[in-house]
Amino acid sequence: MDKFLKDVIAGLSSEQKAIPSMYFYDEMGSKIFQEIMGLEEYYLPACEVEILNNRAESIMAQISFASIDIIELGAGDGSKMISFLERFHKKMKSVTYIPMDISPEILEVNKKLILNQIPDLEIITIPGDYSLTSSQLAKRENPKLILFMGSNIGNYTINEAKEFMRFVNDIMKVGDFFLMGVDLKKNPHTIRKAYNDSKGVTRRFNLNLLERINRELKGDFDIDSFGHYGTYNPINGEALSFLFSEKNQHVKIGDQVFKFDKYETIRTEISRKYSLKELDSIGKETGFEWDKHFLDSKEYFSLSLFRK
Ligand code: AVJ
Repeated sequence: MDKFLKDVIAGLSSEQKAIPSMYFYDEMGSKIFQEIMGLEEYYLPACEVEILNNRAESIMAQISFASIDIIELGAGDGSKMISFLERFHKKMKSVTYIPMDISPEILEVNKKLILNQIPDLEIITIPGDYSLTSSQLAKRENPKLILFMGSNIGNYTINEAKEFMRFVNDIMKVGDFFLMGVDLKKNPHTIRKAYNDSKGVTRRFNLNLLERINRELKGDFDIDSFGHYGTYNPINGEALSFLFSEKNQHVKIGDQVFKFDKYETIRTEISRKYSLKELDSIGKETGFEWDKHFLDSKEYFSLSLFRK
């Protein structure tokens, strides 16, 4: 059975209905996500770019290798990283950029875009799930800088995040670096608004999950009878997104029927926020020697550098 179908059936059969957030990103979902990234209320990308522009020299000052492999996990089109890569390329004798992503198409875009700006940069694209393709990195001798940007770590629960960081630590040698973009705990209103924007783009982003099920899995969700609700819990740092049924109803997906009570919820996403203290202790716990944080002027976001 198709993995998407399998995951949707399992998710909608459980006590608390849920759909994994990785399924947001079909063609339509990726387009809506681009729209989200341009929203004033969705402050994350602007903060990250500010840090990349203003703190790149300070970050580089920590990393003094002659040759380096810069490996980006979930790289996407790479446009955000161009000036950062350019700086490394100027400073070091040999830089190899290794973007990894589920989508081979986006990696082709990535390579073209970056070669256009930095024609003599060596680029090796690795398509696929990075937990499966990381063995391809084992053969490489250069010291590493691993990148995981965009607060993608937020989509993991705290335990999954630690597991992920242990996995990253395992593919590193002593002295290698890991740079991670992390959205920080802040005024809870600011966070809540980022996931409940006034134009309803995030609402469309969430509802597209149901439309995608209709399109790809022969579902018959009545989209107009579902609402979107985003919460933020400042105690544990979890921003959670839900869809909820506005009436009692049955939904068919292929030949399976799912019952929704009025106001029953489907959990669609976790976007966890961290404090610098939490990052320090998670870093220690997962095998890193030290970490340093580079923040934007509002102190909303951190590029956190971990050394093994
Ligand atoms: C791409 C996972 C970082 O959780 O903030 C944006 C996705 N979801 N608005 C996030 C998202 C709703 C985003 N990440």
